[in-house]
Order: sequence, then C-alpha cells, then structure tokens
Amino acid sequence: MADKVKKRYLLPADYMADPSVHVFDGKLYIYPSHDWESAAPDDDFGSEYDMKDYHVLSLEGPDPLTSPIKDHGNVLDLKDVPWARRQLWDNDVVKGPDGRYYMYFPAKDKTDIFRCGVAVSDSPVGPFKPMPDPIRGSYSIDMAVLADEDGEYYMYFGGIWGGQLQRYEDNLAKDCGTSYPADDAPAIPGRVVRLSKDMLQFAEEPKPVVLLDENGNPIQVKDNERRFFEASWVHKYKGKYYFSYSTGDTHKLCYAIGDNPYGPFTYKGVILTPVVGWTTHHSIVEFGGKWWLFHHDSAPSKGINRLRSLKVCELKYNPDGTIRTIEGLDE
Ligand code: FUB
Repeated sequence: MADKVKKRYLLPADYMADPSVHVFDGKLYIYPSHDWESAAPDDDFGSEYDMKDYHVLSLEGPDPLTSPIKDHGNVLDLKDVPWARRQLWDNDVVKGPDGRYYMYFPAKDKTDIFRCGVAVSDSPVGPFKPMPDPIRGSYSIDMAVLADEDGEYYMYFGGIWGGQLQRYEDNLAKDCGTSYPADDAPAIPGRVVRLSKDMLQFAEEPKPVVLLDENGNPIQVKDNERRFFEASWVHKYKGKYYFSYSTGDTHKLCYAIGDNPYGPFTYKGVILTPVVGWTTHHSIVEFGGKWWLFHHDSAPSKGINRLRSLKVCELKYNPDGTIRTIEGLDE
C-alpha cells in the first residue's frame, strides 16, 4: 500500500524537472532541468527533452512544504558550453573540498553523443563557468554526486534507451546502435566512479552499480518493474547507502541498499508509484530534521511529457530502515 501524503508544487510559473537537491551551509538548493515548449520531435531518442539552460532555486525558509522558493535565474546556458550541441538534462552540484561549487551535467556533443560536462562557481547559486571539454571518458546521462563522509566524491550516472548507456561495455563504445542484452541476462547497470581530487575528471574507470534481488541474484533485463533505467540518486541513512532510480517504462522510483558507495545494492522496494507523465525522477535529502522527496510530474501541463513541474513531499522510513512507499498520483 502506498501512502497518500501532502505534496507541494514548487514553482508553478515555470516548467522544471529532474530536481537534484542539496543543503549547503544550512540552506536548501534545488538544481533542476529547465523544460520549455520546444518543437523538437517526440522520437525514441528523447529529442523532445530539448533543454538549453539551467536555473538554480533556493528555499527561503525552514519548511519545504510552505517556505518561499527563489529562482536565481539562468546560471548556465547551452550556448556557453563549447563542446555541447543540445539537450541539457539532469545535472547535479556539489561543494568541493576547495569550497567551490561543481556542477556536473549531461549534454549531447557535436556528434550527438552524451558526455558529462563540469561547470564551476564560487557560489551555490552560480553563475557556473563551463570547462572547455567534457570529462575524459564520460558518457550517458543523469549525473548525481555523493560527497561521502571520508572526503571522497562518487558520481553515479547512466540511463538506457535515449540515455545511450546500452552503447557501452567496459566503458568503451560498442558498434551496436541500439542493441540490448538478451532478456535473461543481468540488466544494464548504472555506473559509479570516484572523482579526482580537483573534481574535474574521473579518478578511475567507472564501475557497474550492481542491483541484486532478495536472493542475491542480479536483477535481469526482463524485470522491468525493478531494473535500472535512469535517474540515479544516492543518500546515506544510518550508515547505509541507498541507491534510488527510475524504472523508466514502468514509471516507478525504486531503491536498493548497500554497505559502501560501490555496492552491490539489494533491491528493497518502491519509493514513488507512477506519476502523471512518462518520466519520473527525484532526489532525497534530509533538512530540518525530516527527510524529503523532491520529484516531478506532468500534471500541471495536463500530461505533456516534455513539460514537467517540480514537487516535494515528506519521505518516511520504517523502523527497519526501509522506505514507506508514496502514492504518485494525487486525488
Ligand atoms: O529530463 C530529461 C531526462 O528525462 C532526464 O535526464 C531523465 O532522468 C528523465 O527525467
């Protein structure tokens, strides 16, 4: 059974999606994608998600359900990223060891391959200055970075179908177009990689984020109710690592728990049941002594997939550390 909980739309005046949320120096910041009414085609490659800039939002008070939201405007524009051609998708921002803020973002390069860019700012609200080239060896979409307590930073990324992850094996591009593993093979995993000390490159080869079922077996391709699709996020709760993600074509946000940042992670359940709209995406953050789920849906645009709106609601744990499932549809 899913809980029906109080939810709030954060910014009714503008369409935004894919919220990455962090608390920096006691204040809550939201780093979304910025949807707009693009005429790009609705094809199998996600071209309709044609975003061309990023805004930063901040919560101007203690309560995500009621406090004012401030829009800090355009903090990074596609036209200022020398290597990028189109589609600024889900980004994430962390505060680095030098006190500066690092934004990691996917965009398609001039050959229409998704890469990961880095942009840097002295302030959590930007503006962010892009590096001239994407991260060496980067690929696919939906970067989310965990600043772990040991001082290391781990990036989680990847998305299948339009996110292009199926094109890579052992971090090398395969000459396969859109081929997928057989149905009874382990599902295509997301990736995790430790960042370099200067925050600008990978410190190692990306590794697979292995998702196991309750019997310790890898979740299979055909298990599309539970397999990874896109929208990685990792948070820590009581010393455990919670890897959460979207199941894509079954439209759920699910999670799995592990003992370290690399996993493996054991599947535990659904965080959010399907919302209005094809995509579902989220972040989970502790703020003001409570836990919060930030996500999006397409209800305000009356179901237009490319026009999504940001939402927040409280997230609760059971005593055993599992997460209570939230109903995605409102009354
Ligand atoms: O916003 C574009 C894409 O849609 C994101 O990268 C995916 O996670 C999905 O929300």
